[in-house]
Amino acid sequence: MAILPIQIAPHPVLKRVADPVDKIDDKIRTLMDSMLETMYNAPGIGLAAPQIRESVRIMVVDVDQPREDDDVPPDAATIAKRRVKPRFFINPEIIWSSEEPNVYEEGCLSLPGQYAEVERPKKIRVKYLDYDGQLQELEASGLLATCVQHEIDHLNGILFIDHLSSLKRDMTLRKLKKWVKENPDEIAEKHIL
Ligand code: GNR
Ligand code: NI
Repeated sequence: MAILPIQIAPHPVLKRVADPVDKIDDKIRTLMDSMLETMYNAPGIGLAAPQIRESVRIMVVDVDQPREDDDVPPDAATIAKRRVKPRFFINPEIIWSSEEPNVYEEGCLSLPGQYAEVERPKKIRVKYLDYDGQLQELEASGLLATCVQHEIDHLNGILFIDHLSSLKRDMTLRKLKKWVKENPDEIAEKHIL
């Protein structure tokens, strides 16, 4: 297990359609363990493999992490408590989505410091393989539905800014460049440019 550097946009790996996993072996499980550790360390509620420069259809999600005190730097015990309900998705496919939309203020570990409202289906059903390679189906709503759709987008080379107008997208990418200049320590610790 390892904490892996997170790729910041724009980078070609974030625009590529990721490859399906054909065999779930120990190498894949080690990658998933490292992705989960990287997600909790960031911290984030989801992480897709392209964000750690692996162009494969794997994502990890935990939307049940506790709220923390932002003023104190987290210690190892605090980071360990973020692991509440880890979920592993391999080759996920949305098999149903509701007509009814939902708007959520989204962020992305590949676009640190940037947030925007994104409209997506409110509920989805997703089919995927789990950590043990077992076929699973999940019906999701709320933050889980938003996060799963955000992560599946990553597997298809799509970022949340691709759901915005080109004006807002360009503005966000310019603000990201500024954020990167102003936060060199955060970038050095957790990201790759
Ligand atoms: O940590 C994250 N928070 C978040 C908030 C609203 C909608 C989606 C997300 S996912 C994001 C982590 C990330 O970039 N996953 O790809
Ligand atoms: Ni993201």
